[in-house]
Amino acid sequence: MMEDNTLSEGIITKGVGGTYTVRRDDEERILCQIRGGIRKSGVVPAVGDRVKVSESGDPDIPYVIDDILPRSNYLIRPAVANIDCLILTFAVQDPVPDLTLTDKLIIICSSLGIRVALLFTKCDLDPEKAKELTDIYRKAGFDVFVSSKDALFGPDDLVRISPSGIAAFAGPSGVGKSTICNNILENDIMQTGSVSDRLKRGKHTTRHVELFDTKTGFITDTPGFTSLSLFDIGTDYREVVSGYPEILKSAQRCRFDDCRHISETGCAVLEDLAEGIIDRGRYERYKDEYEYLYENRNNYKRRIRPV
Ligand SMILES: Nc1nc2c(ncn2[C@@H]2O[C@H](COP(=O)(O)OP(=O)(O)O)[C@@H](O)[C@H]2O)c(=O)[nH]1
Ligand SMILES: [Mg+2]
Ligand SMILES: [Zn+2]
Repeated sequence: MMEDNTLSEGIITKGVGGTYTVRRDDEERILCQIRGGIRKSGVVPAVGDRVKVSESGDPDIPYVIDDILPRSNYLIRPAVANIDCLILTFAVQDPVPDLTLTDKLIIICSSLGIRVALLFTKCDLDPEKAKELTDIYRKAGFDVFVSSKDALFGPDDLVRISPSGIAAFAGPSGVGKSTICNNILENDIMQTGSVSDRLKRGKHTTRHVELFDTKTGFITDTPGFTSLSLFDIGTDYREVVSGYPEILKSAQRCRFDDCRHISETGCAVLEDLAEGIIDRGRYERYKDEYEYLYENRNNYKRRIRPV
């Protein structure tokens, strides 16, 4: 029988200690090591990477990644490549949403070229707050979805946000990301529960990023986080506005091309703010972040930017 060792392609779904799981396009999952030459080039393979693989001859790790195809985008932490949509997930209550964090995540995604959607969860706990948040972000121009105990975000919603490719859920812990992933996968793969529940049970909760197959693509449930500094990440003050499509839209009518929308004469953003066309809270968060990064623009020790 002739041995078939031609290159085939697939997607990295998991990487632990230098061993990668690749879902080949024929749907088989294979274990791979990386070709030495790739390491030298400095590119570290990430979950979500499309790769070319061939047989390694090593029975323990039978395949080898020969090449990583160009990425459409790359999120640093957690390391995921080629995200089709990052679903920013916040609860309307328990935990209360930190919209500063929401907006920071939006800024990061815009500067990395990652499309975002917003998902407000636990709407059953405070339907009025759910409506308020939904209105703010819809008005700003985002795709907004809601989820509640009796109507969890599910497979059909996912198809509307991301018909194929990788959809990643990001947001603080306890907002219901794992609950929703289990609902989409129709399988209790991921551990859910409050942080204190988990501590009480003494379960091991550290996880690595992993892609799970849905009917049309992949989802990943990123580990929760509670705070984030754009300064530490190395975001430039000029990138802040990219997270505010409503400000960008009004800014087309500002008198000066380099308007910062803070105190300039002829600023259409300030006019639209006064008329309630731009949400006050969104604007204040824009201004605070812009001013903070501007004041500290010469203090960057190192810039941790993706390649
Ligand atoms: N009331 C309410 N509770 C929810 C909802 N979704 C998840 N939860 C609960 O919130 C807690 C945290 O959920 P989990 O999925 O582990 O959150 P994660 O940390 O974001 O993955 C669990 O006790 C869930 O049962 C919801 O829509 N409504
Ligand atoms: Mg979780
Ligand atoms: Zn302006």
